[in-house]
Amino acid sequence: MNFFEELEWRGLVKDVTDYEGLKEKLNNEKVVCYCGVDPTADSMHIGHLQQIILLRRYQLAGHMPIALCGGATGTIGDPRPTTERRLITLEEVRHNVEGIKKQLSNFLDFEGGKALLLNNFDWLGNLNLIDFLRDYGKYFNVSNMLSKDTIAKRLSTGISFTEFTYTTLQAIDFLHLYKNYNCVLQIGGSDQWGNLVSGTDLIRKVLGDKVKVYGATSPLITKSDGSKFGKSEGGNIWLDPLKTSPYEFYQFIINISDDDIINMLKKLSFKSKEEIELLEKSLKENPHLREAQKALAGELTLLVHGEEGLNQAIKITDTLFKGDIKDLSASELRIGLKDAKSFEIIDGELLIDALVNNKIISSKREVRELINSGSIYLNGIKVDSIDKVLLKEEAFDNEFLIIKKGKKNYFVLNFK
Ligand code: 485
Repeated sequence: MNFFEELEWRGLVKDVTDYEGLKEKLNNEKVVCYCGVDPTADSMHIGHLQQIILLRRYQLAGHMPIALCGGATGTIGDPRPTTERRLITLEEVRHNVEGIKKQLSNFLDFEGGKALLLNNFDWLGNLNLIDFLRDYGKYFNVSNMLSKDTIAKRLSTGISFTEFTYTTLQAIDFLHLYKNYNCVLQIGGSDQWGNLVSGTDLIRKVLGDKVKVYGATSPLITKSDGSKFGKSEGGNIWLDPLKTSPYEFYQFIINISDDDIINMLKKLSFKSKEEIELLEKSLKENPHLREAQKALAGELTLLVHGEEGLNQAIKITDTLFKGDIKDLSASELRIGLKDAKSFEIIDGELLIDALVNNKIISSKREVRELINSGSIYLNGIKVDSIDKVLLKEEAFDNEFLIIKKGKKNYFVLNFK
């Protein structure tokens, strides 16, 4: 299986501007390719990961990737199919660029110029309006632009000239990267198709038909039940550990359904076809072991959060699963039980009152039964008396207690 065949096997090829041409090019030459990310937030999320990982695949296959941070395009905003974006301040964009650049730099090997990290503000930032209209504007046909998917979808609800113009900037990027770095391929998710074609069209119009450049999209990750991939109840799954902890990130992947996990492994893991087929076999024969999920969760958490992040994620996962929380620190507990139900209590309150008043357990009689059968734990220690009093001095960080009811139902009690 050569590189392009592998991309196809992984389900990473959707549309290509010149399919046969690109296939042949990648089989015979090492190319420079790029993918852009707009700094709309100071962190990327899991939706960006597939393309960033794809850039890394290109690098591992000997090609040279350029990761581009849209310091200029980010100030304009790529039109969404639904509604106009809020303009973010230049200050915000500058701040976000720093965050995104730092993250991008973790995924590729930049040593000795083997990959580049660029910011399009460096060439678009000082482009003057008259030059823009004369040098580039003439190459864009308005009816053509209006027929592009995203723009067409916005015509009835309205689209500003600002967002309408966005695609021309991304096209100028491709032209710039072709001229300056011999970059011949732009990749992106399938929503980027219109922008990729804008780029190849512009290059052809400016430099002539002989120049061969390509755009290639991958399908956006979708779940088999049609719901959006990459969102948890709390919102996006971010790559920034302060926004989404390594534990939450790991959990998100561990919880991918059996129906989806093999496709996700193909798209997001560097494991070989043979390794993935073994995991597929394990999934069929021993689904309860969740080996496929564990393999992807381990690999991606390591890639995004490093060894320390992965170790923490596994430690919290295993400890909460086994139910023995004594080995966790207060901060690890906070991370692990972020989504657990939490209640306010007062120093000196009876445990039984706290359990019933907060409807953790429906009656005092049931509390007695559960305590007698050894099913209630306070801070990892089995409760053996119905007269147990909740004391601040026994709390983690002097702030909270952890109740476990049954095997793994956790509740957090915060002292007022
Ligand atoms: O020259 C370029 C300038 C900006 C961009 C690309 C090339 C960014 C692009 N317009 C964009 O908006 N990308 C999205 C983003 O930044 O969040 C997402 C795409 C997704 C995938 C991902 O970036 O929606 O399909 O390409 C990397």
